[in-house]
Amino acid sequence: MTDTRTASAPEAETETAAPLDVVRVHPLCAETPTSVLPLAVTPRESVYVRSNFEMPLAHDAWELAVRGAVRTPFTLSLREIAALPMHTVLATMECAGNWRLGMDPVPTGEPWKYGAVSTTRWSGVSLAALLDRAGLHDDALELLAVGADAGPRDDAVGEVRFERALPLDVARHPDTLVATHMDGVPLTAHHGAPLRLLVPNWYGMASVKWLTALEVRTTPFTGYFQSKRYVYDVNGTTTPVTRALVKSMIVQPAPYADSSADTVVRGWAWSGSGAITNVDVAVNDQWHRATVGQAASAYAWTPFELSVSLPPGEVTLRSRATDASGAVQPERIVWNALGYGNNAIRPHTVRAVSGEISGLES
Ligand SMILES: Nc1nc2c(c(=O)[nH]1)N[C@H]1C(S)=C(S)[C@@H](COP(=O)(O)O)O[C@H]1N2
Ligand SMILES: [Mo]
Repeated sequence: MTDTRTASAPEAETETAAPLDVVRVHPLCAETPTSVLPLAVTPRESVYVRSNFEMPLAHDAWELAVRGAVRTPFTLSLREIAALPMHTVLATMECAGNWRLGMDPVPTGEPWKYGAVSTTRWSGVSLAALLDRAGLHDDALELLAVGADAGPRDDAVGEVRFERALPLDVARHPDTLVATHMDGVPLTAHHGAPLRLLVPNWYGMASVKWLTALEVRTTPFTGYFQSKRYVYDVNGTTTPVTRALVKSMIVQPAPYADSSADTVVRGWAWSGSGAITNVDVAVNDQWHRATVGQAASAYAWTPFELSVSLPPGEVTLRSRATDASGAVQPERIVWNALGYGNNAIRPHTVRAVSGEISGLES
């Protein structure tokens, strides 16, 4: 198929804002655009995408197997899953590699800026209900979630499958879902149709897409995506990546935008280890306590704001969140070889001008 118009297509596309900022096309890795980050709930088409392999396609005969160290293994069809009670959870999900580009030196891996984070309404069936139905053996230790996607890796022999294990208490948490819907409509292929896990509070890698099996294990899983990826590797010593670290992001004024001197700085803060208790905002190194608002759910990001009078010219804003566990965003993170968990305070530059700002729409 030859399309003679392709040469001019990219130009036409710059006219309207794209729903995603593409980092890589195959497999698709794409960020939520900066222009959309101010929204409390990310529009469906702008929810970030992170896939390690080409995506498998959903089909009617898709099944979910529940097996391993259980009394009654069983398999469910999509129709059987659709007949189970639905549960909805509004959750912020962040990729562990988000803001890898802010690390120095930049580690290898997808070059994410700060948009690999979205807040989305997920619906599906409770994972705990499926595990209860199967009945766990007494020596059950963890739950392995198996994806349908696999492929070769440079640093592995043969095919590697996307599969990740979760501690049983996390798997059995009432808000951990086998999700079938996002925003009330069936999952799109990129987001894991027809079935995926949604693990609130954990970095995105735990929310296995294109789910085909839930396997209860009695020994720790050490597969590729458990021990070679999604681990903090500091000088060769590895620890697993688990819950999202406390973090915040200024979304208003927009980065590098002209702002009137008297303005309100707004942003989001989130953590997988407890509610946000404080956010401080710095204007050129002068710190102020921001007002923390109400999160839309226990797992969604928390709004903060601060009314400020900016000095004229270029201004550096920074935000620093603290959570209920006492964790605070650091000035710098401990550098790790795979570039995960960069929750360091991130400078946000704007230009303060006197008088009214025109052309904000552009
Ligand atoms: N099967 C499968 N599940 C997966 C992945 C994957 O590559 N394959 N990527 C994980 C990672 S690293 C993240 S951050 C989230 C992203 O989910 P999303 O693409 O719906 O935003 O999916 C996770 N689940
Ligand atoms: Mo991720």
